[in-house]
Amino acid sequence: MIRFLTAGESHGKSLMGILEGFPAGLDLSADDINIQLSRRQKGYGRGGRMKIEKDQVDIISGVRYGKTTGAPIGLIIPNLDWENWGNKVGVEPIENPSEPLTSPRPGHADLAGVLKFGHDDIRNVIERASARDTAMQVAIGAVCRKLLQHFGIEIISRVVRIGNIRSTIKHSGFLIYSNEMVDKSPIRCLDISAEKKIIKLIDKCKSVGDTLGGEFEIMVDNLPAGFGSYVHADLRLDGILCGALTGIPAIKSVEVGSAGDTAIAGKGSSFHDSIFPSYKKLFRRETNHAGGIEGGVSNGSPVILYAAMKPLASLTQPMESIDLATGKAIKALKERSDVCAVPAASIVGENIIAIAITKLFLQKLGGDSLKEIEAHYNSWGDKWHTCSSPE
Ligand code: EPS
Repeated sequence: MIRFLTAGESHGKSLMGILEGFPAGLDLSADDINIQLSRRQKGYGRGGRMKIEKDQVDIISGVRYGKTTGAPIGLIIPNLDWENWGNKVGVEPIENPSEPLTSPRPGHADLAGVLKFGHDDIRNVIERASARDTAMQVAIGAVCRKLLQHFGIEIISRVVRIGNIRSTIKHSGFLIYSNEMVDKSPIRCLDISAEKKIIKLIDKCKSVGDTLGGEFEIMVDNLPAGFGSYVHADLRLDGILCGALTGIPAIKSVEVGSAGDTAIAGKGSSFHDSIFPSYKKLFRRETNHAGGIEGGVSNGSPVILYAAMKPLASLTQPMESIDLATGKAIKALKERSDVCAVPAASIVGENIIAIAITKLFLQKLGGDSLKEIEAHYNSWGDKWHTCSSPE
């Protein structure tokens, strides 16, 4: 069973993470992780911070001569911006601390965070509530993803909407694109005409100090049937994956397959995916409205999820707030921020899903070493346990 922890403040010295329970014998290099870190840093609409950071991981334990050893994998990602923040986030007491921040941003963790911990300076909340932590989550996810790739399981994503502009390329239910294709777009959107409109929209929002949200699609391809369960609510695959995605900052809703579009309005006969005989495998599906999950269990078709992200809460034209020190009306505090981080969130989503699927994979087929897991995998099920395309 794997478990992980992260620690670190947005402008502290570095982010750290520990992944425990990961099997021995898998090839793993810093590059495998850095590729994902670099993908997360891209995307049109990000603020000045991404020009400062060049996220690179330092693997400090759990890997020897390029292979995992079974020991906890310790990771560090330095925050290059730390040099510029010095006394604002210092560990030791200082004579002249920075002025406390007391006017919470609506929609951020500022208000709820000071109420929870009893802080009189919102800085104590902002630093850990920051989406900066997703860099380490992606690093942990990148390690997990390496194991899934060994068994042919791929996780792919794209942005389908920013603000009110949607990609016109609907999901087909089966894999029609690759991350390499999507990564070429600064928005991670397959629809070039939507991409142009989105870039204009982001520029317009930036010019008036506002922010944008959006939606991304995640596909898990080649996931065998049989992960998750219908026997208890907390074992259902859809619940586990939706919960994992809503753990990403600003993600407010998740849909499975076509559920959001057609399920509510349509009839069962047009929503559910008929099952046909196949020459190559036991069965085939021609559609995948279910998004690869039936009865809380993976069914062999690609898993398809949609995650919706609210507009970011750090506005450079701040909203109304109060000064917590005086109770008087005041504008919310201003922090440097992004206008839109949906493309970055899609990469976070891929890697968070990699962690969730790896947990399930190891629960079902686990072992202490890759060899042991391969033996379990090879003795389980048959070729028909995936059905990723109509034939
Ligand atoms: C964030 C605010 C911005 C983002 C940051 C998340 O940081 P800063 O306040 O330093 O400009 O750039 O995202 C990252 C640092 C990152 O690595 O993704 C926030 O308030 O959540």
